Amino acid sequence: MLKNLVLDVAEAAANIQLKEPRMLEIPAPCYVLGDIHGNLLDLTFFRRILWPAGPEAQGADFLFLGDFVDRGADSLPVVAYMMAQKVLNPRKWWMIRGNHETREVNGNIKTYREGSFLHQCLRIFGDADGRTVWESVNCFFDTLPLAARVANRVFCVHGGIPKELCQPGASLEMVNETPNPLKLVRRGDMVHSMLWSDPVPPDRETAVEVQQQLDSQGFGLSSRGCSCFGEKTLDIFMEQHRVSYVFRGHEAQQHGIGLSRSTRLCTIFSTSKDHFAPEVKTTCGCVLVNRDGILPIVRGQPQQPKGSKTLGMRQGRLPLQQIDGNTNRNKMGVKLEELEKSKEDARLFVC
Ligand SMILES: [Mn+2]
Repeated sequence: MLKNLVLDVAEAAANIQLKEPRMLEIPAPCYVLGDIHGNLLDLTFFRRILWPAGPEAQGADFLFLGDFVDRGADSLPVVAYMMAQKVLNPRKWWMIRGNHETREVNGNIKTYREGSFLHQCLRIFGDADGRTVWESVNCFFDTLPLAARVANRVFCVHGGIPKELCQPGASLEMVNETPNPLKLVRRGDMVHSMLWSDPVPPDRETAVEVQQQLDSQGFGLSSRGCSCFGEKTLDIFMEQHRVSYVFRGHEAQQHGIGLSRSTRLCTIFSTSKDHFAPEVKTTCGCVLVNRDGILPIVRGQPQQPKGSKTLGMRQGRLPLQQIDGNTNRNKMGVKLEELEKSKEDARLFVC
């Protein structure tokens, strides 16, 4: 019976994650994917391209930055698939928690309607069983790790950098002190900022009125009413924790991947649907963190010129920066405009 299968997989995956640290250390090579949001079609695209014979047949690990459910039509198949991969490949398949992996968000039928994870569970299983399945998957969510460091130098989180990790003497080890399971993510807690915060939008970063609203560490208030962080925050965080990049999801990206002005912060979105602007054509992407560099991978635009059926996924290369101790600026990184240009030059075609 499908219900029992999902309950068993959720429990088995949760038992694995109960033994994992809250802050993962993942070696390179590792593919990092952002929000999936119940989009089974894009997840299937990535499966075909990145792990056609299963994750176990690949040399790389896979890390997902949260927001598996809600908004899209297929939250349950998506999360069931992901939990099953965790059980099958516990040391290769990693997931961290997004703000939608909380009961207050994925149980909010009023806001997300047919896109709500709870609504979809009730529709598939009926009221009583639907609620049981929803609760068991949420118990799995309670055990999700909260951040990861890939290749020792890429900090990965769903939303952004919390103030607590920028205080003098703070270490990433603090993330490991979070209880496991964690049922309630309270506003004001460090975990809440990690799941909810946003960077100051690149085009607003230099605006005087924005600068005035940010504190001495670059923190302010985001348009969601949660914390936001600026370039100053990245200066402090990256120097203190000796990382070269911050990867996060949480915000839709028209081109699948977005870079901050200094190219140190990368927003990854792995569903091609922007539910806030359905009329805008968007695509999805992920990033491969290799031993010698990072490689953005973007799905080709859905609308293709006739005859262009080449399968491809390469899209320019951002070398991994070495930390030289004097500065944590991304000297070897490319400018946003250059990435935009490389997108034109190396337009990707997919079937
Ligand atoms: Mn999010």
